[in-house]
Amino acid sequence: MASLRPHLSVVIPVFQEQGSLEATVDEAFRVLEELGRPFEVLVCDDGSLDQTPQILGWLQERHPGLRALSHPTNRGVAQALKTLYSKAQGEWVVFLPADGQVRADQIPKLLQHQDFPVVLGRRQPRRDPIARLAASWGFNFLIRRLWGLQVWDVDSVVLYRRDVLDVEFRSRDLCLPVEVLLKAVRRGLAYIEVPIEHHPRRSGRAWGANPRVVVRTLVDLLRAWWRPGLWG
Ligand SMILES: Nc1nc2c(ncn2[C@@H]2O[C@H](COP(=O)(O)OP(=O)(O)OP(=O)(O)O)[C@@H](O)[C@H]2O)c(=O)[nH]1
Ligand SMILES: [Mg+2]
Repeated sequence: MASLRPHLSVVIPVFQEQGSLEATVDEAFRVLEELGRPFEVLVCDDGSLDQTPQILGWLQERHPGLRALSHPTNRGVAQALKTLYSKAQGEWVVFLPADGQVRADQIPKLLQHQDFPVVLGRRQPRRDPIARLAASWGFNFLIRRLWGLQVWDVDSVVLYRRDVLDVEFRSRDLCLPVEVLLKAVRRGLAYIEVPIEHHPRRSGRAWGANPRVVVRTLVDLLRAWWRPGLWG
């Protein structure tokens, strides 16, 4: 009997992205319809105070298949992803940012590597400010040194086979993709990093690397390394 699950779930966390959400969602539907496999698109509004909720309402009229979730207040991108991953029903799940920095037209590149349960997109060249690039280099360096994972862009867009996400998430912030990858590797699952295109933000403000998030990520990373049982 054919599976009733969609082949792919595209999950989009959104926080105050009124200037780019519409283009991001429209493009996702266009690319996925062209691929011709059953899919679903889920958006989680992470407590936005701008026009994001209204725009989501219009988008649901335009794309009746769009599933919209929301947090009453802002909880951060990792919490938004946890909400989305828990509701996604696809055999494969991919995260897409709402700000247009990685566009849906990169998804087919990731899908070419479905012999790997985890396909990490490596943003090349990465269109972010120099301080952000330096912080990200340090983050990935640390992950290579602490766990021997061969990653250069661990917190970018990732395509996961569904079972990779069927774990209990214990981490916060940018540690979430590290925890998921580590748990997959411990189960003997293979991963690959493939180049993807990256663009400057379409609009809005960059929230990704505020000092609180950076410090919390670093603390969590070192705690998880110090106590290997922490992430289960
Ligand atoms: N940074 C941030 N993003 C959030 C939050 N909640 C949801 N998001 C969304 O999560 C996505 C963040 O992913 P990316 O844009 O790839 O992250 P980033 O490039 O590191 O972050 P920026 O510097 O803000 O662009 C965006 O679509 C945000 O709208 C939040 O609390 N903080
Ligand atoms: Mg971004």
